Amino acid sequence: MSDEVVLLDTWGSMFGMRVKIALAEKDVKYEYMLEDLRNKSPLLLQMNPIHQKIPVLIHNAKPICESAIILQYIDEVWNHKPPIMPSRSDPYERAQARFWVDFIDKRVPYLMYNFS
Ligand SMILES: N[C@@H](CCC(=O)N[C@@H](CS)C(=O)NCC(=O)O)C(=O)O
Repeated sequence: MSDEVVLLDTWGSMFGMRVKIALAEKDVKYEYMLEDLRNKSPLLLQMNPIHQKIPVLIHNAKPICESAIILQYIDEVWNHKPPIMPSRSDPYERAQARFWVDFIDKRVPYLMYNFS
C-alpha cells in the first residue's frame, strides 16, 4: 500500500518546521497544506479537535497531533531510514535528546510571545 501523507502547517511555525525536517530526513513525500490560524479549516478542526493546532500529520487518513509525538511516529514508521532518536542501547544519549525536545516545547512558545 502506498502511503498517503498530509501535513497541516502554517507559515513560520517552529513546531511545523520540526516535522518538515523529520520528513525530509526520512525522505517522505507528502502533501503540504497551509492553515490560516485565524480561520481554521474544517479539516484541521476535524483532525485535531482537542487542541485545534498545527502541525498535524495525516497518515493514511489517520491524524497524529503534537509535534514531538509526530516526530516519534515518523521515526517508528519510516524505520528503514537512519533513526532520528539515538539508539536504545544508549539511554543517556536518548535522555539528552528528550531534554532538548522538552526544551523546545517549553521555550519556543515563550520566545515567540515574549520578544519585547
Ligand atoms: N505543543 C504543540 C504546539 C503547536 C502550536 O503551538 N501551534 C500553533 C502555531 S505555532 C497553533 O496552531 N496555534 C493556533 C492556536 O493556538 O489556536 C506542538 O508541539 O505541536
